[in-house]
Amino acid sequence: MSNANTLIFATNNQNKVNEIRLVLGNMFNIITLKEAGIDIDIPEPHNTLEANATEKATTIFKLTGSNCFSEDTGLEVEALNGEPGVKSARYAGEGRNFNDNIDKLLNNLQAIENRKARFRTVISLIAEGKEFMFEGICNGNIINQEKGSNGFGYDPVFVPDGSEKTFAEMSMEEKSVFSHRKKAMLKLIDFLQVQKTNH
Ligand code: ITT
Repeated sequence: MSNANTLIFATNNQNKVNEIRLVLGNMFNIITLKEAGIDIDIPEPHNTLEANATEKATTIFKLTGSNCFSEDTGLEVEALNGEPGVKSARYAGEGRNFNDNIDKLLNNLQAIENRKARFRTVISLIAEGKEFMFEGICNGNIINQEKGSNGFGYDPVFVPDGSEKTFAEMSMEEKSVFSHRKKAMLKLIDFLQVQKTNH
């Protein structure tokens, strides 16, 4: 790796990039796949977030030989036995449409009182050829109609514990107070900082 503070972020999701850049500030520099000139849709064929995160990071490591990380996130709904979980992006089909996914979720929860859910993020970091994993969880509830227009994915129907607002009613800064992604990223940052001081 040319610069110890630079990492490739193996994602095609610009919302994730924006949220993660907010957490990183100028501590570490990340390069997106697009910025690295890599145009691939990495398959996510596995049935756990961990295995998909590993697949994404190792695919990019094999391509570039550079230190990199990926993250896989799922919305796990208690009354639906953890669904959509690893299938969150394609819950309503291969179209990966956010509105269709939300419609299906609300439909499946229609007669159900228990609205508890959590977002779980798993980060896979490949540093000097070795893999390290970090997890972040945000607990909350699914409301029965969409509110707000910020963010992405299931944000309009998810209210994190400790807030009255959905993620989609929050600015990115407000979301980051509760965010699963931020919690996982803080663990990654701690790890990278320890590595840096040991070098
Ligand atoms: P990459 O694999 O390229 O990183 P992706 O969008 O495919 O991007 P995931 O496989 O992790 O990412 O997708 C999980 C889906 O879960 C995503 O498409 C959203 O619908 C949803 N999701 C993930 N993080 C979310 C968040 O912070 N808020 C709301 N929904 C989220």
